[in-house]
Amino acid sequence: MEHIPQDHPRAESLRIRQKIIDGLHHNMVVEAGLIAHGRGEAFDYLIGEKTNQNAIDTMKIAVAMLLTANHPILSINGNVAALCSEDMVKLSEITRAQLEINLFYGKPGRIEAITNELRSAGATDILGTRPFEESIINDLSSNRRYVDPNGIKLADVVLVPLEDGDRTEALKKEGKVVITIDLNPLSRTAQQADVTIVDNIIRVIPKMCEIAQTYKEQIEHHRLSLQDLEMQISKFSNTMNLERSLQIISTYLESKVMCDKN
Ligand code: PTJ
Repeated sequence: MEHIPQDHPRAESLRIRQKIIDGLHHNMVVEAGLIAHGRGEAFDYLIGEKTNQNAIDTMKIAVAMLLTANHPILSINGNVAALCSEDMVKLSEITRAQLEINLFYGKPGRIEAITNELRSAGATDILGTRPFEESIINDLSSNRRYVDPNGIKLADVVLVPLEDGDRTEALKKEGKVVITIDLNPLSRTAQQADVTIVDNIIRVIPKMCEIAQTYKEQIEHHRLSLQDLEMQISKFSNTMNLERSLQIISTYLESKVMCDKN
């Protein structure tokens, strides 16, 4: 790993970038994953590289959906594994949503490398650990169509972070509720998902763990019910969420223009 000076003004961003580079060297991330990360970084600048209240409100809906689902799945690709395996394992444990490896680029050895990473992060039960030629998502031509017959194929709610765009529509056609995490509110996935968290996955997953833990404790102490969560979900509009996300970007840019003028 490259040495990143603590006092570098962009040390945190460089550390995150290094995780993706290390992921590439360990055969988890593909070259296109570096480009995807760069696009994410650019959009992160436009929200001031911090989590806003709209993103937190959307995370609460996502957690509510995972907790009220019958068969929730957290889909893992190369970038997700490199950036936040430990937090994904933790979220899986708190919400009882299973982890499934599902990749766009079917390069040899990647599934094994990601499985090892998830195992080192504490995962014991991982789906999608081999290609399932017999279990497919209809209307999807990419490698992502091969899914675990006990995972995404049966799921009612699927979290598909850092998605390339073709799968959300196909999953929705199969009647699944799709949650995504995407810093670009204009991407096809962001526009088509049922719930789009417009924030950096690095910040999102730890926050979702915190929210899920709080909800679970409140449920245990009868201060919150699954019906309350279902009520919250029914009031959510992803169109409004995306409009607010674009507004946040616009306000942030305007504030920068004002700063330059003063
Ligand atoms: O590992 P594989 O083979 O499944 O491939 C994974 C990638 C990411 C390469 C593949 O899904 C892909 O090409 O994705 P795209 O089309 O580049 O889309 C990724 C989306 O995630 C883009 O809209 C980015 O803005 C967004 N993104 C990138 N990094 C982050 C992010 N969103 C949130 N947090 C990030 N750190």
